[in-house]
Amino acid sequence: MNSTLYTSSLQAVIFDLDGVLVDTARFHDQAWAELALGLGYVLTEPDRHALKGRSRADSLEYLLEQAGWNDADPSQKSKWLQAKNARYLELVEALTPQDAAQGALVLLDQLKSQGIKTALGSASQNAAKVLQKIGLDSCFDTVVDGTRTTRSKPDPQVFWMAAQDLGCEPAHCVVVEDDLAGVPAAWAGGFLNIGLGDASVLLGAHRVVHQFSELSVLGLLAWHFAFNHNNT
Ligand code: B16
Ligand code: MG
Repeated sequence: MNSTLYTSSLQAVIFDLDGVLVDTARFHDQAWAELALGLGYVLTEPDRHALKGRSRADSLEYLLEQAGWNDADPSQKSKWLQAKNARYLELVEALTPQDAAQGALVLLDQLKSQGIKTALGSASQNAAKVLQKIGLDSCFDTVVDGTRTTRSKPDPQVFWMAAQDLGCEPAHCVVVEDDLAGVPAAWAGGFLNIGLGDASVLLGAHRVVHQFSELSVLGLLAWHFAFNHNNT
């Protein structure tokens, strides 16, 4: 493969975790739905989309607002957050390397062999555990997750930190995201972004694919090069 034409353009790919590298969104969904039910609220489909990508604390605030709980005190909130996370971790125990998104490891290996750096950019404070369960814990040049960030997506902090760790400018990176918080975060940070999933949900993404098999290193290099070329 002759990628030298493109190498000055794309230097790094930053991957979201939940909903991109593994379908843990269903576990977050389930844990929030169970908590919501305990509060007398039934989680709706729009709620499920709205919760994706938000930090745990932001998600609880969203849920309490929807459920009409305006007077919960901090210690009660902290108990709910602990309960939600305990349930989520119980569900995560079932994960194995078979649950890593199909084609993700192939793409990560291809990127590495072409000298393109990789990062994880996740809001989750459980990212290390989830990566280890699906066998991708040693696959990234850097991992930025909810244990390091202070601002939640759609703030671009998580992606900026990843780019900084890698020594790459946002213009030389691509972000792969699955949700309504992550895509705007990538935009706000100045990153080209690829939405992985449902095109009708990921309307704001620069490009949408359904699965990793639609992404190859050569394709990414060409797309990144063409996009920048056509927009200069
Ligand atoms: P935790 P991502 C996000 O991960 C999830 O999409 C979101 O649903 C979750 O609330 C958030 O992590 C925090 O996760 O409770 O494990 O700290 O999509 O940014 O990889
Ligand atoms: Mg996600």
